[in-house]
Amino acid sequence: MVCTPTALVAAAIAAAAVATAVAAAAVPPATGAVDEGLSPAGKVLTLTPDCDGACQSRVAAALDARGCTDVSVLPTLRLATAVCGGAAAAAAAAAGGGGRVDAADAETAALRTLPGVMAAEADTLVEGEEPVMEDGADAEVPLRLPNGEHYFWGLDRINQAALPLDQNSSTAGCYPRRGAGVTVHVTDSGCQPAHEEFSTGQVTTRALPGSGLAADGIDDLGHGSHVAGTVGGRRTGVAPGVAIRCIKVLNRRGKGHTSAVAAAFEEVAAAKAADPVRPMVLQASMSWTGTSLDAATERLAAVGVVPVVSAGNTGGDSCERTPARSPYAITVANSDIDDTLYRSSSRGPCVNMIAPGHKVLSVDHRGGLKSMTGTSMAAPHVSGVVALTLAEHPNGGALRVEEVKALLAAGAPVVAGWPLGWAKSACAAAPSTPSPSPSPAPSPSPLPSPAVPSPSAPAATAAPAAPNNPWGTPPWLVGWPAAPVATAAARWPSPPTVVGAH
Ligand SMILES: [Ca+2]
Repeated sequence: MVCTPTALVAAAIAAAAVATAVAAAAVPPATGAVDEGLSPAGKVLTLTPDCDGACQSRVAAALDARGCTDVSVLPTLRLATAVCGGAAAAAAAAAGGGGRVDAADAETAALRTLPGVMAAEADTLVEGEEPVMEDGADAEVPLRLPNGEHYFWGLDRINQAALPLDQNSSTAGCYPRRGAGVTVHVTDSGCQPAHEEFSTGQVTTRALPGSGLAADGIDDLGHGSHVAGTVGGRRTGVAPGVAIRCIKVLNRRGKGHTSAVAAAFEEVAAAKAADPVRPMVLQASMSWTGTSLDAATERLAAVGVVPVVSAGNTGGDSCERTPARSPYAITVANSDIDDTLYRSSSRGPCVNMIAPGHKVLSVDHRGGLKSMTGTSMAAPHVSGVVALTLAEHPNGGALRVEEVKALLAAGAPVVAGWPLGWAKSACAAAPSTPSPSPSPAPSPSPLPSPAVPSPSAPAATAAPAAPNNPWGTPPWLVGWPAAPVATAAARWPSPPTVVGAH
């Protein structure tokens, strides 16, 4: 794929060749077991949709009775996790042959027969989408501008309808809240909240007790911090006003168990259930081959969380992995700087949107910035756009994922066959084109100060603002969400069949 360089890009490429202080993508340590630091692998049970209260207690009691340990019921998503079959499997193993695996399979099958249990599966090793190795044939991506400043091409791309890139990355004109009032939960390798990009003070991280990972949730891989930086870093982020809650589920090898992911999903669902007015996004740049969390993703969306996930870096069909295949997630593919689908990006009918993912410059958890490539980097651009969008929407917290998909797709430019995660084109023009009219220039503050009314002027000539939108409705949002849903729907592939609900 060949980039069509503009004068800007060509100049920036030349500058980037000189200014090389930007670190390369971190390479995970090569030593240690892939599951180091993780709790023992267990089982993940999906309970029936009506299994609440007493039913959940009965499931927990049944697991205890079978000798399972670490039994945990996740009430909002109606899941249960436990470590089961240890004694039976050990006895089988002692008898020789492949009995350990058979016994474990038998135990999983037995769990499926418990009243209130819809599905059961052994823990799967989740993989954060590993960084993609660069190829000499890839399009050139400048990481610095001619003046030496860092260049975030993804931010530049998403605020304009078409190429060429215009060196303007601002969306403040259309999204004055910059995502304020929205929470993006990042399930990944944790974050480094002390990084200068997170000086917004709105980034926290932790690991949940059952995961086995250090409770402080500090990123020791470099994946989660980079992802979070693209969502809401001070300079690197699409939505620097957003609150970011990182939950560490991946170890320093980029691996984690589905049971830990289930627990993290439950935390997000419970947070939304406790504060339904606040818009919440789940950002998950990870995938796995199991089916145990397909129902969990659906239930997460049903609570009102907007799941945004990476399509995967297999170069194949994203429908082969979860949660990418879920029709209840916004699945994001990786676009290159020349508006092509990046070579390693997963693709196919389960992809919903596309966003920049090649050589994305964002947070290096060790300090400074680094570039990384993959759908892991594309998805957080969309999470940021969702945050920008829901922050301005008068009823953002009530929108469901299908409505958010339609809003984002409406009028969005199509890149390589999918709607681009895109901030409205009006945003690009406003800050970069000074108006000769006497109207005031946009405030550099993320949140514009309310106009001070003249004592002699009548106060309320404008339409009353919505309760959670105290700055009124921007002109381009008037009439929202009168989106051309039919057009958008036609652009979206039919939802795939959910696998594993048995
Ligand atoms: Ca731009």
